[in-house]
Amino acid sequence: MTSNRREFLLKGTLASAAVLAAPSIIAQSVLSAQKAPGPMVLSTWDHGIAANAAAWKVLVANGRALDAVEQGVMVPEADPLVTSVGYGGMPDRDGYMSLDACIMDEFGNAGSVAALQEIMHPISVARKVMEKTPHVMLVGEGAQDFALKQGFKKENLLTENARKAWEEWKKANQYTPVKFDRNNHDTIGMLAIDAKGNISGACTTSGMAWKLHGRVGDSPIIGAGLFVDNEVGGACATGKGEAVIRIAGSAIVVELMRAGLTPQQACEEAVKRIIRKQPDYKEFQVGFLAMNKRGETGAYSLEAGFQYALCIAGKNNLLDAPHHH
Ligand code: SD4
Repeated sequence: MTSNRREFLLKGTLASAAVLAAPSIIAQSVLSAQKAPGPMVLSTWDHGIAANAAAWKVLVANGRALDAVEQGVMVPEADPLVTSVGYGGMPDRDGYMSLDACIMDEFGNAGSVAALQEIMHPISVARKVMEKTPHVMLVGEGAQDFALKQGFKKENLLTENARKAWEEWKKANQYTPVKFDRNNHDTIGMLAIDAKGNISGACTTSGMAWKLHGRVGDSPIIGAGLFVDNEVGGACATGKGEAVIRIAGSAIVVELMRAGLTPQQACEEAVKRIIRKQPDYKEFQVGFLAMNKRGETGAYSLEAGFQYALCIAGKNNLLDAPHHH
């Protein structure tokens, strides 16, 4: 793309955001005055179906969105057949299972853990960080020490299947730096709105398979893998974390919704921003999900294949997200 064209596109985006900024103030007060849309839950990939079902049980019993998203994402965290989240996930290139997760509630409180090892439910540790400490994020050994003090148990999360896959990978790759590949990841990000109209979100992953030891992706980064502002809505991301972090992806989606874009338009604009700024965008996948206070949803990804699960009024469906290429 020529720099003139890029400049034009950037100016165009800024101009439309400016135009939209004024009406958004009105839109927002209308949104908050509206009747709550009714509970619903939205999550990434096909493992979102079972996760949504668990979240729905909480929502239908008049539970809090925060409890729903925690209970929801705990399902793939504990499922050894889901090879990209928690137990059963693929290790880093040194064979360690290193988990990332974060959670946000309707008050804008946030908790996060990164590079956490040997704990089955990082999302619950993230929630404890949010509720029991003055901090937002704990990493590595410190996160594990905290989890153990909170009563979580140390467990081996590397399944036989994952260990064999790692042994195979080592043979072929001989510890060369990993190329991010669309087959070596799949986070769960989840957004829910409860009967009171409050929104919360959660995101949890074993991250990119065969990553460098110590690498942290977007998933535990508030504003990248997840962002919730209960006045506006929430967003979560999946795919190449580095690409999402570079544009503060989920925060951008929420801010675009605040400026008046629909959740669908906001997800599309975030993906377009990656395309404009990251020339290698054809080599990886990124997908966004969003939900606003009206209960409208959006989904968009860079490339084909991103699926998400949407549960409204107890009907839980797997859908194909529209995509750029
Ligand atoms: C990461 N975003 O660690 C995660 C991986 C992922 O869908 O989402 N996969 O970069």
